[in-house]
Amino acid sequence: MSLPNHFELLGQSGAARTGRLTTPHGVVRTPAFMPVGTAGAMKGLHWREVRDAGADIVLGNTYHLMLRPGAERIAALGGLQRFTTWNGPMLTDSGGFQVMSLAQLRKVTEQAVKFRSHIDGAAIELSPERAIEVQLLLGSDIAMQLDECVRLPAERDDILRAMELSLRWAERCKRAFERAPEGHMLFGIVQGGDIPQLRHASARGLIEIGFHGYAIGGLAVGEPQEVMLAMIEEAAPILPADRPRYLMGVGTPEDILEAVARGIDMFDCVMPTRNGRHGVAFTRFGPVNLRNARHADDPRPLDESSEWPSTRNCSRAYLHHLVKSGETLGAMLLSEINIAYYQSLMAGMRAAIAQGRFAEFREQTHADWARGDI
Ligand code: PRF
Repeated sequence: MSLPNHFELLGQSGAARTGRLTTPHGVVRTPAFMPVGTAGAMKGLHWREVRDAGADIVLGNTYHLMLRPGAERIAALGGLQRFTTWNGPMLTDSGGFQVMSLAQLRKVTEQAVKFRSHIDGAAIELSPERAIEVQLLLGSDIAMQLDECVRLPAERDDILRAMELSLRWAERCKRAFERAPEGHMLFGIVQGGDIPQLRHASARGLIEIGFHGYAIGGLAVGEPQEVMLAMIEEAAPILPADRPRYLMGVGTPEDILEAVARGIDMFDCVMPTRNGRHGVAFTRFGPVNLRNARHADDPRPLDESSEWPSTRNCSRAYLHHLVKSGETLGAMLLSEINIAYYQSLMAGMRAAIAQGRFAEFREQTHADWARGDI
């Protein structure tokens, strides 16, 4: 049975696409970058800055929120949007991936992922049904299926087993999602590691089940960039052209540009906020490490041509001083500057695709990065 489609393709330039995804909390312009607000907060930024920077949608994490403050509590408080004051669209990851990277004593069975909370050691079971229940309690606009992501490099047998388990979990998630309110969406997740046939089998299996959109998971987990791009080239053309495609947990600005060139519509990554907290700014001319002593006497801003006030106004000397002194404001400014850069990159891509000049945009962007920060 085919599900209602809330995605509208507005333009294409090569394989790159631009469109709009309509959620219960508003419209998402694609290609979209979703800043990560893991535990109900964007680290280092106000929600209004996230919005002002041009983000239409943010990501929250089932794993963190179910452990603290708890999904039932958030539901009683009116849902995640009311709770956080972010009133726009929100996608939630299903928890499996975070269990693998954060929880202790984890065990994957056919039934569920079992683990101990990284907060207080409590024994928790996350089944596909519970992952959907939690995401519905949160009021997420876009829920993700529970999946198992294998780090690379890995043996074929392990990749195959996780991919097949993820398909069975996809089916259970679909069934559990039947009671979701109108307009909410569920995305399936393609797994299959670095093996083309397994990527094809995973994509075909998910399409047969039928989802509102399709994610590509299990990438940016230890493989070289060329392998990641090759796997996108294997999976994306199989996925239904009229549904949104989301590359999970990616990536650098270059990863994103190259994935859009291969037909991806949505992204999320902690990189802009995490690197910001570590003193790195993403700019039109590539990354700049503000810890470096070369900035100490430099009165220039990071990029005087930027539309974002902090990028255009704050001197490198001041940012260097804040970072070196461990001032909270340094982390805040760089997180804001980085989210604004990512959003301006997405806006540039959307405009270029709409005008049929994505190839020129891609070339110019690579040229700017290659020039470097001088
Ligand atoms: N699965 C889920 N979330 C994810 C991933 C995945 O494979 C990745 C891999 N890059 C990031 N986040 N559910």
